[in-house]
This record gives sequence, structure tokens and C-alpha cells, in this order.
Amino acid sequence: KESGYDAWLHYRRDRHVKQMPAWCRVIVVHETDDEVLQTAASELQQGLASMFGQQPKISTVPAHEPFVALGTFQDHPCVAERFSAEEQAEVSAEGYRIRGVEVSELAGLTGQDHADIKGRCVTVAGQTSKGVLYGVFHLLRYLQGGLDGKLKSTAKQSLHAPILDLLSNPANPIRMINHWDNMDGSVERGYAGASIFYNNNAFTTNMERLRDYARLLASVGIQALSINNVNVHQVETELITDRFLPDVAKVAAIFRAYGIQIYLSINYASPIQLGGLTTADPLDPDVAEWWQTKAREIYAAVPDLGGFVVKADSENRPGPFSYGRHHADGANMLADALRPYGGRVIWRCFVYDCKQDWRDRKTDRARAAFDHFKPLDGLFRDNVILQIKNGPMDFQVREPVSPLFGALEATQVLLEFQIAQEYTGQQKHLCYLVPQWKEVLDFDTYAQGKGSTIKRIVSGALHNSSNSNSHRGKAIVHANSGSLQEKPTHHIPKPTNFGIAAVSNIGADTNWTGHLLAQSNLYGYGRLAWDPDLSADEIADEWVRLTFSGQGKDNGDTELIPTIKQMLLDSWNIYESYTAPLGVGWMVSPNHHYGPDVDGYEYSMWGTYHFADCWGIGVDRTTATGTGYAGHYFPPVAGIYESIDSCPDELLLFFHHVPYTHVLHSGQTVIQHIYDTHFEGAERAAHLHATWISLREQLHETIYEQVLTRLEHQAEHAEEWRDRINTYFYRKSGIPDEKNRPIY
Ligand code: GCW
Repeated sequence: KESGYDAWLHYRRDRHVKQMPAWCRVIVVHETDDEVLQTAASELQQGLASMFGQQPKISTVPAHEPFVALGTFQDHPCVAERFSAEEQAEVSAEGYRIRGVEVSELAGLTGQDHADIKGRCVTVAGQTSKGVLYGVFHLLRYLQGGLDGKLKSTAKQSLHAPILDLLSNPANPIRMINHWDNMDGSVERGYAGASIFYNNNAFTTNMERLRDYARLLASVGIQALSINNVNVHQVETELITDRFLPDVAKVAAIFRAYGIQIYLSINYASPIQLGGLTTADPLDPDVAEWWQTKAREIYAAVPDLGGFVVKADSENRPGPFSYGRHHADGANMLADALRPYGGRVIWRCFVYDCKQDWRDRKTDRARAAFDHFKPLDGLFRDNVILQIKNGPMDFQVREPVSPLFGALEATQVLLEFQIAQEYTGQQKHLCYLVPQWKEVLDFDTYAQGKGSTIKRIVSGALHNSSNSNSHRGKAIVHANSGSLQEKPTHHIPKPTNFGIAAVSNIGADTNWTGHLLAQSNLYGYGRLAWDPDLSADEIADEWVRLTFSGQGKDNGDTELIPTIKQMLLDSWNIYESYTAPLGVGWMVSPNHHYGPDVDGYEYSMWGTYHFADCWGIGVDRTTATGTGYAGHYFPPVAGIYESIDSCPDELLLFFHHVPYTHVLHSGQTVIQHIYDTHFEGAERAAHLHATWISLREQLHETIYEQVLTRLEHQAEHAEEWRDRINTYFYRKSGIPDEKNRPIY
């Protein structure tokens, strides 16, 4: 049990609670074929049994004793009668309401008549069974003591008669995880062991592990999952053929029971590789027909497949550019093939020239997604969604937000985060990413004036409000293939094709994420995708409580919980401070991206330069003298980045090339900032290690050891980062450290 496998769903028994609360003894759920509702009931049953050591009954009729009822407003009268029509209408498709005993009802409890019993019941209700499932997981979180925000204080005392009354609707219609798993069992940028989906070019036979993964995902509201790498190699190209479709169907069935829809990454050149055609030109009728036939086959095997994820014309993958077509042509052709089945095309915008000439100071990888996709705004079918990485480069520890968000006014978008810590310590270092994601989601693009935040853009809220405002913007139009001309506005879809996706950080390691504390990133991602208004602190608090409560001797969690939480909250800043400074990024070893190598990418073609020489460092991305990237933002953001005086310190070197003696807003010179942050960063990494050691007595041994080894390594590796970065800049600049600390 204490391997980390159960993650935040271990449901440890609370030693202080001697008896199961009365209302937990019977779960009332109406007779149903709905698998997701059955899952909801059995999850609740399992969770309660584990927490209270007693198995609740499942009953199809209200019992003559207190109970917990689960169901949809439509199918379950006993659920519906607890909510007014207005209260029901406030619940969205995947949202839920939970209602427990009201205090007044409790006070008046005397007899055993039906009304009283009703008053001692807890109800979890939704419009759909998925909503009910999410409500069940919420209730379980509540009982475990890892509660949501304001409920925290009332939790323990109200266990026997919860006074819960809450409504929760997900902000984002699509809440997705992308796997970069290959069928040989490897995981591209995987840091937690092999793939749980595949090995040896076949599907796994360990369906139980997949089911346990589905539970973890559903418990935080994830409902979409792509199961193979966006780099689709030879074997994986065949996932959409008879060879593997029966396996895909089996996997889909497992996730379906948890309300999760499967997607496949496809090879854009499939018509050539699988179909024997000579072209994959999206405007070639044979190609379109090939995909239509293929879609029919795929959907015969997996009728509710979510659709395709496509990486095209990116990092040597095939795409429409080979045929002189643009990306709307490619995406729309696939979208038409999937349309009859309700499938979607998720088209990635990570398109850039990875063979750049350093002498060409105008070509800028940061500009690429915007330059490629902004001109196509409004040309995509309504079942196409563009997936955009959070920053314009590639998941660095610090980047500005991609200016494509907000710039695309008539295109549906998904924001892409990376939970896998490719550039943030590869799950060997502690880096709780929720604060970074929060900054992205809260960023104001000013696309439609103040308040045009990323979270409102990716949830579809901004799109919706601008479309209902008749003089603004084009709606999403059905464009004809091959044409860039504007089409009349005639179709305004509801924002169901918006949301967030993120690259998974899990693998076959027993604790899923390698670094146990990296589970917080998976948990946090799901919670944030559901509710971007949660704070990084609240999410950390929930995760730490759910994961560690009950670990302390005699449940003595008083020190454990706040201490681990603080470690998480400090960790992104610590990681940033001993790695690449001031937003410049990329000082990592090429290919595997781990460890310091200041010039590792400087002399390669990938277009990720820092241009450090003996005078200064940074990339001039201004419109006045640089690549013009800063001009992709709306005012006032564009102006803030354009000017060296207003550009925030943490992004200075992303936007400007400055001398080492340039004075930051902090009052420090760039060079002294580099020295100071690197010395401090390494010290703070050592402090993380020491803090963990101080918790030893309160932690289960195996959990303690797992994390200890990683923190030990981090502390050492942070010193290596410190020394390599400091000596590089000392030698380049010739400027000594004001504080005279050792720099080799
Ligand atoms: O930065 C790169 C990663 C690749 C990844 C690519 C992408 C899946 O290093 O490993 O390929 O991003 O997002 O497509």
C-alpha cells in the first residue's frame, strides 16, 4: 500500500474515526446499464470500504435508513427531488451538485419517518453519469480530508452529517492528456519507466494497470486521452488498421467506463504508408476518399473514438507543406472524414523550421506558430481544434505565453502544457508546475480588452462572448479546401471544442511518476483544467493532504502537510534559479535535455540561441531592431515586452540582448543576478533535501526513501548547474562576483 501506487486515492483509514457514518452504509443508485454510473457507485463503495473498514451496500431503492444517492436528474427521482428546477439547470453537462444534511434538518431530527431519513441522506447528482462520477470523487476527496477550499474547516466535525451543499462545473469542455508512448514500450520524454500501454510492439496485457490509471485520471476530471506519441513511427502508423484496432477497442472500453474518450495520433502520410497511394496531398480526391474509408473502419471498431491528434510538418514529420498546401487544407480534409462519426481533429501548432541558419537573425523559432497559423484563422472546420503549446518555444522553465492565444479569433483552440518534466528536471528534480501553469492561465492577452485572459480563451468563454456580440469577429466557418478567402459567418458553435491538453508524466514505475512528489503535477493539472481559478496553494494543499494524511505517526500530520506543501510551492522558483537565467532558456544538453550545457544548442541548427558573447546575452525579439516577435502581442503587452525598461526581469533575455552590466528592475546587474540566483538556487535545493530529512519520523519508510534519493541527487546536480553556469559567464564576461564566492 505504501509504494505510491495508490497515489491520491489510497483512502487510508482514519484512526480517529471509529465508526462508519450512517449515511455511508447504503449507496442508492437506480438500475442502470450506464457503465459510468456503475463505476461511480463502485468507486464510492470501494472508497468508503477502505476508509471505514466496512463495505456499504448498493441498493436500487431508497432504504429506510440514511443513505447516499447517486444519479442523474433525469433518471433518478430520488435525486431530482432534492433540487429545484433552477438548481438543476445550473449544472452543466459534466458538472455536479452534492447536497448533504442541512443543519436545520439535523436539529429537527426526531422520528424515523421518511422525511427525516431524506434529511439524513447525501445526494450526488449530475446531468450525466460523468457528472455523477466526478461528484463521487469530490465526495471521496472531502471525506479523505483533502477538501476543496472553503469546506476544509468543517470537514472533520461534519463527517457524520455532512453539511455539504455545492455546485461544481468544469471550466474547460476538453480536459485531455497526451501520451508520447511508442509501441516498443519507450516513452518519448518519459521519466517514469516504460509505457503502461505497450511493450515489444504490442499492446500491454496488464489491463488492470490501465484501469487504475483511468481511475486516477477520472478522479481529477480528465475525460480525453491520446494513447500514442505524436511522432508516429512505422508500427504506430498501423494503429488505425485491423492489426491493432481490436486492441485499441479494448483499451477504449477500459477508459470508457471512467468517462474518458480515447484519441489516436496518426501519421499524416498514412495514405502512402498504409494505402499504397503515391501522395498524401489533402486536396487529392483519392487521399480524401482513403481517409473516409479509413474512418469508417476505425469507427466500426471504436464507435466513440474522440478523433485524431496530428503533428504535421514538424520536426521532420510529414504534412501538407510537401504538397504546397496549408494546414487548414490538411486538417479540414481529415475533419471531413471524421465528421460523420462526431470525431475531432486536434492539430498541433508546433510547426517551425528546425534547420535554421544562425546568420539569419530574422528567422525566429518563437515566431513560427503565429506566422503559420494566424493567417489561417477562421478557415478550419468546426471539428478541428488547434493545439498550441503554452509558450512559443518548447516548455522551458520560463517563457512568455504564446501570442497565438487571442490572436486566433475564429478558431477553436486547446492549450498544451507538459506535465512531463522534460526541461524542468525530468522528475529527478522537484518542480511543482502548477504555479507556472497558473501564470499562463491568468495571463491577460488584452485580445478583446482587459480581462481577455488565457483561461477565458481556452475555455471558449471569450470566444462565446465575442460571438454573441454581433459587431465583433468572424465566427468559425466552413471553409472550402484550398482557399484562404473569407467565408460568410453562418455557424456559431457552442464552445465544446476548447480546453486544455497536457503531455503525461506517467510510466510503468510503481508510483507512476518516478518522483513521488511529481504526482502533484498530474493531480494539479487535472484540478486546474477543471477549475483554473483554484490557486497553486489550494491545489498543493489538497494533493498533500490526500497523499500524506494518515502517514504521520498517530495521524500527526500537523508538520508534515504544511512542510511538504511549502516544498512544492518553492520548487519551480528554485529550479529556475539554478538553471537558465532571465527567460533565455535552452542551456541544456542536446537531445536528452538533462543537465547544464550552455552552448549545447548554441551551435546547432534548432534555432534556440542565447547569443551570449563577451559583451552580453539575450535574443532581440523587438520590432524595432529584432525579430519582431514582440509585435505579435496586443497592446499594451506588446509595448511592455518591446521596451527594455518595462520588460519584466524574468523575461528580459527572451526579448532583449543586453550587456552583462545592464541593471535589472531588481537593482542588480544581469551578471550579478546570474551569480546570486545560482548560488541561492543550489542552497535552496540543499535545503529541500534537509527539510525532507527532518520529516523522516513522520513518513512511511519506503515513501521517505523514494523521495530522499531524488532530493539528494537534485542537491548535487543543482551544484553542478551553479558551477557550470557561473564559470561560463564569469569567463565570458570577465566580471567577478561582487561577493567573491568560489567560481571555478
Ligand atoms: O520539444 C520537442 C520534444 C520532442 C517532442 C516535440 C513535440 C514529441 O523534445 O520530444 O516530440 O517537442 O512536442 O512534438
